Amino acid sequence: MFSQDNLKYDPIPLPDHVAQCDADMATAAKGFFETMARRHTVRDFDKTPVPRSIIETSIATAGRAPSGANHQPWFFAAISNADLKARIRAEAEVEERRFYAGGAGDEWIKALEPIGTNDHKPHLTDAPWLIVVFAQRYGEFSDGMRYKNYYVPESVGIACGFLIAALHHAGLSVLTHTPNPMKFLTPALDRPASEKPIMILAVGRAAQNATVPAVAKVKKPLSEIMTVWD
Ligand code: IYR
Repeated sequence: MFSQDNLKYDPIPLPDHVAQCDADMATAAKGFFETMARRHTVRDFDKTPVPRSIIETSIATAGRAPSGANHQPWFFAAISNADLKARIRAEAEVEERRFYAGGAGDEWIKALEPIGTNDHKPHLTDAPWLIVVFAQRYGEFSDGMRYKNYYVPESVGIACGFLIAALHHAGLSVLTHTPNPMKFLTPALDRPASEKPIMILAVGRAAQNATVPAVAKVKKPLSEIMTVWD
């Protein structure tokens, strides 16, 4: 069981650190930008199976994210089982029907118009893998004693970013899906009440004929998302 209780500050040299010159960093930064700029949310998946090891390695990458007090308050349920995917799809579509039938409110439905989403979620069964991300609201030692976690939404959000980047880097496509509410996922995946489902990632190869909404290309220019104080 995870415990840092008896650990005291004990600095070690930065592991595996390789200092880079400016030119190499600039090349690496541009290369990664090009890679990430090719990432798009995909809703049309190829049903071809994806090896479990790629999912495991990508989740291991997510587990390298920084977190509040290094408590790593996340858990990932990876599902390729067809029956379980069908159950998750059925339950998610119940929530989505409510959402699109008015639960969302007019402004939200209007905001989704250019994305073209509706209550039909075939990707939840087409994609060879679903990864359900849970946030650990608090930690539990094996004897049931609770410990606090810190900056949980921030930590889990960063881990999800690592995971999506890792899957994309491996050549896989991802759909971030957030049925609302998602409470049904806790018993369905046999997780403790201390964990809150945050999102479902549908993961697989993009279908040959996959499309994205035209607005997916529209990204805010750098000048709109940053300011520099030299
Ligand atoms: N959960 C719904 C609605 C939805 C909400 C947002 I914000 C999106 O960017 C996309 C969809 C669904 O999955 O359709």
